[in-house]
Amino acid sequence: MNNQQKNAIIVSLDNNVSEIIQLSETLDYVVVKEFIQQRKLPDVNFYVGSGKLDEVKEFIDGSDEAVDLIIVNGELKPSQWFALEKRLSVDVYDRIRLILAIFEEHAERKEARLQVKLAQLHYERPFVRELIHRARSGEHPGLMAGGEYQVDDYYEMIKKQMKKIRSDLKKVRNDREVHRKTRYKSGFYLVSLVGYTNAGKSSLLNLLSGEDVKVEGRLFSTLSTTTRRILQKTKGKTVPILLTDTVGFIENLPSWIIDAFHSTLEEIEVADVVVLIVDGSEEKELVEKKLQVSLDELLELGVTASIVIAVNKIDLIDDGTIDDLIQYLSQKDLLNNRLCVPISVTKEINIGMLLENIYMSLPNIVEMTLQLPMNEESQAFISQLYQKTRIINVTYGEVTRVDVACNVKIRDKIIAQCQKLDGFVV
Ligand SMILES: Nc1nc2c(ncn2[C@@H]2O[C@H](COP(=O)(O)OP(=O)(O)OP(=O)(O)O)[C@@H](O)[C@H]2O)c(=O)[nH]1
Ligand SMILES: [Mg+2]
Repeated sequence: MNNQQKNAIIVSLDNNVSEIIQLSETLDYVVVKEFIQQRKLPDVNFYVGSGKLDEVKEFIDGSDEAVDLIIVNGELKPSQWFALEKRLSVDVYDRIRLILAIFEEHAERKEARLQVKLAQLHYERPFVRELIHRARSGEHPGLMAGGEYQVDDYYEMIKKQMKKIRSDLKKVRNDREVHRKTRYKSGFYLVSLVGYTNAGKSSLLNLLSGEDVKVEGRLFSTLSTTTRRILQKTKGKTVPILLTDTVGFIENLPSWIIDAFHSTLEEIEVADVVVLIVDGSEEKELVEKKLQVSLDELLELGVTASIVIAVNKIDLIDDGTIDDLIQYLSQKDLLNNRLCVPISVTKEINIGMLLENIYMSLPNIVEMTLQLPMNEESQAFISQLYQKTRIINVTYGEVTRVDVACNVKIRDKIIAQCQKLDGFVV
């Protein structure tokens, strides 16, 4: 251990601590010890039983290096939190507070910062209520160094702040809505990239759009949506698609956090196709769990669009394992006749196939044949069509015939433009 190192202890009622360790590492904590007590329900007073608590206390007192944080792999009631901090004299975070701290560190854009702040205030509210309760009953919690008056004041301040943030967020969201409607009307298809945190969503967005969104092996690198046009083409298919990167999912996130991130999730609700990415290089049970969490989340959001599943990071596993995995997921009824493509973003494996599947799933594509006079204006019009539609075929002669596929939303506009040039639909 060195001086700069931030040391943390994990306290868990569940054997499965790999995710909480990953979350801790995302905030640069080094987990120096894990205390696991297998029990169905948390202890009412201290979350863990008194024997385990003594062990934790002994470890902290006997440790050469300071323990900076205790991380509880679950949700703490305010009373448990107070009791733990008082008993152990070390800061205590539960899983939600840890996730919120990661969000706070990773939130860069204004909207994300507002969303995180709102979620943090929501989280703090019951803890402040507990403070008020304790202050009233004569116990002066040292934490806020304040009496009853200041704590009451703080509670009022939280309420006011939350109201203000909600109204600020509303403004940002209205702007976004206007922007989205414009894109939608001009015939763009909207495709959202969704999935468990760290699955490779941003990596795929970067690959398909040439963008440079932050990609990291840490959890929750992305907290804001980024929408970019797909530039990669497959067999001449250029129906314009806007791709949106979204915030990752994680298991057991309370609904109020999800609500706070409503605007990024809106992009999923309005998508024409949803691409669900899952990290296929992990243990199959873990892949199953993460896929299930993601599908449940989409169900919760009421997504009705087609879902294409992309099993990513197959460069890390061999062909036999990939086949076994797909078969396993299918047996668990997780694929349900959905298109499922094993891919590797970093090694660019099966990306064309994934795009084909996305194109195949786009709704409301209409095909028509336009006949245009041979002149410069028609040429300019055809160039425009290449941007907004998929040109299936162009035949030049005395007149020009263009077979075109497009979003039904812009069909009438194209026909009107064609007629303006003295052309017609065959
Ligand atoms: N080996 C391998 N690694 C990949 C692949 N795709 C992404 N990764 C890595 O997986 C990690 C997470 O990738 P991101 O694109 O940031 O994942 P994300 O889903 O956007 O994650 P969050 O924004 O944190 O939810 C990074 O270290 C990537 O380099 C792949 O096909 N193969
Ligand atoms: Mg990301």
